[in-house]
Amino acid sequence: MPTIPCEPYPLMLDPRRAALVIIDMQRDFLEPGGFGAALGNDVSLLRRAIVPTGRVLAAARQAGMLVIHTREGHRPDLSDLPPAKKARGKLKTGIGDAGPMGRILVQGEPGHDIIPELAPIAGEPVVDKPGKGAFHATDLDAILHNRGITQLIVCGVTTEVCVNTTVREANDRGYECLVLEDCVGSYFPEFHEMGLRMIKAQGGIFGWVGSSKPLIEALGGS
Ligand code: C5J
Repeated sequence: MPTIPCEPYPLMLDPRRAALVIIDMQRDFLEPGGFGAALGNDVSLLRRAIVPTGRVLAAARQAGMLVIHTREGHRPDLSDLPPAKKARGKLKTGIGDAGPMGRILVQGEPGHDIIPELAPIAGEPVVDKPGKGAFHATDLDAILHNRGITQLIVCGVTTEVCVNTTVREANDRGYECLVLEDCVGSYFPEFHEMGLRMIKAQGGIFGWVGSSKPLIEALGGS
């Protein structure tokens, strides 16, 4: 079993029991005119994660590892959108409203798609989630359990919101999570930094933090 250098201490990775989970790499968060921009953010800050995540994705596919993609969004009739989430931020153009990439954060709209650079391929489950955590109101736990997965390699956006929430949910369900710091991103550099520190603090209270290169090498990629 390869040992991955990371913090707070090296992680013994079992590729047969590990899955790559890519969180919400959607046009709505990474491209102008989507939900991220509607919240007033500079979406270009998230793009640093695309190339390294693409390399990890290629290595995971080559190693035969389970790859799971998630998308945050809501049913077209918004029946799974809590009124409190709709109201949050008092946005002029918010979830469900028309924007340049279709209705914001709504399933089936162009903005809800995963960016083309990281598009899922046949056989890779795509988990649609109405909340920030990927376990809330989804079948992610069942998919992982049925495949005997106990370790998660986590990439995606944003570091302190959906990545952190998902890692905390996973940790409470008994999964070991390795978050790749160059494959996650935030609109706020300081939240990115603190989001990662919170995961690895106190002996890895929620999980491990490492970088993509040693993982890719361990999987036999380059
Ligand atoms: C946010 C996410 N930031 N995917 N969603 O609203 O992190």
